[in-house]
Amino acid sequence: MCLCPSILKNRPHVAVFLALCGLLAVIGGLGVHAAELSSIKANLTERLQVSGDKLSSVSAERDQLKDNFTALTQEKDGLQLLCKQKKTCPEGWRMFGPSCYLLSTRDGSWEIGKKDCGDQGAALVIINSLEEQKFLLNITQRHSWIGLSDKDTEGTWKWIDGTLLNSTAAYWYRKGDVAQPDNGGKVSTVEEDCAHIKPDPNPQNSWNDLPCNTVMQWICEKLA
Ligand SMILES: [Ca+2]
Ligand SMILES: [Ca+2]
Repeated sequence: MCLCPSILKNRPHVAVFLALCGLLAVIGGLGVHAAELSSIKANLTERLQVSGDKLSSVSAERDQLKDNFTALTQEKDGLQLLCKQKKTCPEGWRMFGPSCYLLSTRDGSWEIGKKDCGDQGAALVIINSLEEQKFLLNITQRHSWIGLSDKDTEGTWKWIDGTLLNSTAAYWYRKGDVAQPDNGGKVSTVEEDCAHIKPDPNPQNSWNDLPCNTVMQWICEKLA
């Protein structure tokens, strides 16, 4: 509000005076708005600055994470390559799971097979699962020695590493009245103390015992 007592006595100028007062009020009001706008602008500028700083910080963090991710990916690829390089089999050997297998190219007794495998850093195969049994039947079409015998104690079948045969993973041939191992049966005078695998449509119906000096091929196994 404009108060100008000395000027009010001069009537011809009242209208002009009031108009000026109004104009001043408007200008004053505009001044207040300008100050507010300036304050808002400063406030917004400050907030934008803070936001900009935060954005830069987040961007830097993102770049760091990206670098870390790239480094980890390279490390993973390197380790995978290393694993792959380590788990290869020598030429001519077949890989299955963690092991390498070799079917002999010549025939011999169980002991000859045992020695030949040992000379190659391996052993006559030890069969631990039906999957392994199936794999072996795929690589051999003939009778082949495996690392199983009851040479130490008749009827106690042990693998070549000394472990006892697990009856839930034993795949002896059974058909009609024939049930292996039979140690040669009633009519044979020769003990059958060494086991071999033989091709059969049923992979769970495949092992037989024969005299250890029987001549046949053999299967070696070693870790990849
Ligand atoms: Ca026997
Ligand atoms: Ca037999």
